Amino acid sequence: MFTRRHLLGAAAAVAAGATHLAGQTVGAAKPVRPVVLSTWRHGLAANEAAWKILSSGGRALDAVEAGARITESDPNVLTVGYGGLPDRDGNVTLDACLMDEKGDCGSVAYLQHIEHPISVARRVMETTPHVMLVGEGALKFALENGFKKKELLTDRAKQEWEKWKTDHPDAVKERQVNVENHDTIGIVAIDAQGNLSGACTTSGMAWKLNGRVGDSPIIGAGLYVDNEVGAATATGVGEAVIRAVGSFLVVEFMRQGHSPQDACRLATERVVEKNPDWKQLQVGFIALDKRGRVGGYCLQPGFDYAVYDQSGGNRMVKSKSRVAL
Ligand code: SD4
Repeated sequence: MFTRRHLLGAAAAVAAGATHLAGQTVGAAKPVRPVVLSTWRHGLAANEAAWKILSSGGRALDAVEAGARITESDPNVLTVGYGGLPDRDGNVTLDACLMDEKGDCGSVAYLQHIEHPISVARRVMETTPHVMLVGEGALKFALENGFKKKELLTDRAKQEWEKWKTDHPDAVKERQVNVENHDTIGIVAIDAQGNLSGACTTSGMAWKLNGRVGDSPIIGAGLYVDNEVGAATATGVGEAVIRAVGSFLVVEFMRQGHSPQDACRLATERVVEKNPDWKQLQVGFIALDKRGRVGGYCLQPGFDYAVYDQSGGNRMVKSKSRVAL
């Protein structure tokens, strides 16, 4: 028989922190910190940079920015920053945002010619009364703040674009938002002081319409941090994430008492509800709560994320998916 005592026992277990840590059941009540986690395999290198800061007592905000900058500079990552695939007209346009433990946030969208949009977003946050700057205004702001112009379209990305144009003569009619052509970096961390921050940066969907902006620079969609609760970030088809206000939703589910893992799963269910074509799309979420517990979940198999903490080191975790393999 299920008694009131059982119920209290279960509540006490939850309060004590008995739950999932990256898919493993653990009973430890002690908070884990610092911790950093990032989307996709390029998250390993981003985590390394972030960990240097976190392990020496640094601030989570500095850690996530440093991590995001690594991916932005890597020409072999075709989905973020320098080397990112262009829109269908050949323009590399970048979106990024970050959010700190005070709930402050900064964002840029449709920013061209600047290698580190995440740092421009931070400058917006720290030196202006605004949250978001876009396009020409964002570029002007970046240049006025000492950022240098750079050609972001690499030879490799240009070749891919030319091949895509040849293979898709009727491109204008195509939506081109499938499972494959995206891999944003979203990175969330908790520092030794127990403060949370997050960052998200992308070149967006390859071959998008000129002017298109996805979820990644939208606070609440691509990223959300609430220092009382946790942090979450998204990857995948931005339109689908925006419709569900995905990252905010993950944090709200954690606020209701769900583990990061369950919160990501429940938000993915909402993405399914809001997107009738969800079977053609990929969306993935990762999350971290105030106690340093982590989780991830996605629509289609194939999404993984990198987690770095003291006990486990830097490793890849395969995300559970709504659609089974
Ligand atoms: C976007 N969410 O622009 C980004 C793309 C992405 O993993 O996540 N890629 O829609």
